[in-house]
Amino acid sequence: MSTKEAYKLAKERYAAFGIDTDAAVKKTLCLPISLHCWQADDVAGFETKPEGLDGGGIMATGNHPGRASNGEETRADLEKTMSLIPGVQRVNVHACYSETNQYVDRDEMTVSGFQKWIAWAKKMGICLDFNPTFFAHPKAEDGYTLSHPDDDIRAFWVKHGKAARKIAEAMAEAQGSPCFVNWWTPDGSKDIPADRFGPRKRMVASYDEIMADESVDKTKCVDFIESKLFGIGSEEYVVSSAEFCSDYSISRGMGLCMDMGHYHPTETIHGKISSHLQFIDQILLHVSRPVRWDSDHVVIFNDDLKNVFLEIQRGDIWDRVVLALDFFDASINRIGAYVTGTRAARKGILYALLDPTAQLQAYEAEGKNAQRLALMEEFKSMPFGAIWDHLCEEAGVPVGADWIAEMEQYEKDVQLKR
Ligand code: RNT
Ligand code: ZN
Repeated sequence: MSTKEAYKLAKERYAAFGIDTDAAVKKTLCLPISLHCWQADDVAGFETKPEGLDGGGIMATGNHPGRASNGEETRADLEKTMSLIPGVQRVNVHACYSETNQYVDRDEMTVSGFQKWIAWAKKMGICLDFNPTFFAHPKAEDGYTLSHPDDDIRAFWVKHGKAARKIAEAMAEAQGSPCFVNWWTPDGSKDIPADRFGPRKRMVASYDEIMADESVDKTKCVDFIESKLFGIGSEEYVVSSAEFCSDYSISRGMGLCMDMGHYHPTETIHGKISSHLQFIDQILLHVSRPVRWDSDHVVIFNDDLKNVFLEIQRGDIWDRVVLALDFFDASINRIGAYVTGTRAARKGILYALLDPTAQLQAYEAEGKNAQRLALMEEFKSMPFGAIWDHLCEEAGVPVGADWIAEMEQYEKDVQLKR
């Protein structure tokens, strides 16, 4: 049966429940997903650094051949990736992906280091997002940045933060729409700290200083703060914990970033979204997949993912959630990782938009909870795959597993020759 015929039959099945599959497909394709540039090179970045000035990236495990090692290769990989994924995409750039001929330290960065990214985004017809980089730097090696006890080091990172907002504002101006900026710091301690209060107090002071720069237009540079439970080397104490970040964002009118991997190993995030959005305007989602810990595995179409998007659908809050990806696997072909993860996220959106929300909520209002549960369960075996295939065909990207051959070809022609 052709994709078209399968779609026709599936469409009728959904229509019987009052669901317009054409509208769901259209909306799914319009919602932007921000692709993280750091899957291409294992979060290494490519600042021009003097010899010996390194601090390593965030840990990506694996050494599959073909890693991108500069801007050209990263952008080429992103282009290949984007040709295999349906829907509107953005690209999320970290400050450590600046490209300059001479070394520019983090506190001196300007938009000039990102002109190649901006020009490329324009060519691709996409928008960019941005992140200050508070890691992979000698001044971050002892585990503290914006909450550092040393005034000079803290001032250095505050300056980096201010520079980052200006860069984001310039990106927004170049693309004629907002640039979403995510603030994540690794600050914390491996073992029981003697002082948890002091670093948090300094963290607040630093963020307040950075955000006080009123010359930056907040409609262009839109800021989110990301929490975390623990990291490697910060197992016992993380300054920007979940409570810290939600309290900060509520008290300062800033966005909150929720990374699906940043909670207790058995904790999921979907139930939290409707709480935060009573008090916070917008949430940035870092769609990720923890496996026993914050392992940043490639996103797959699993229950955690579906539940997050179902919450957005059932709360009718699509316009208040910004979608970005955050995973990195260096043990498999990196285009394969990108495409699998991003297609899964897009599938999650479509799956949620095909939910019989109105009927479920009507049952609930009438106290018909057996019917509610039954319908939720029956919908799990609706012909979703036929709608997804149709969506890919409409978007002009490979249907089903057809993209795997393209990944293999690219690996052979490009990645293995690096
Ligand atoms: C780290 C955070 C953060 C980073 C990126 C590279 O645990 O999730 O979002 O992954 O900024
Ligand atoms: Zn994240």
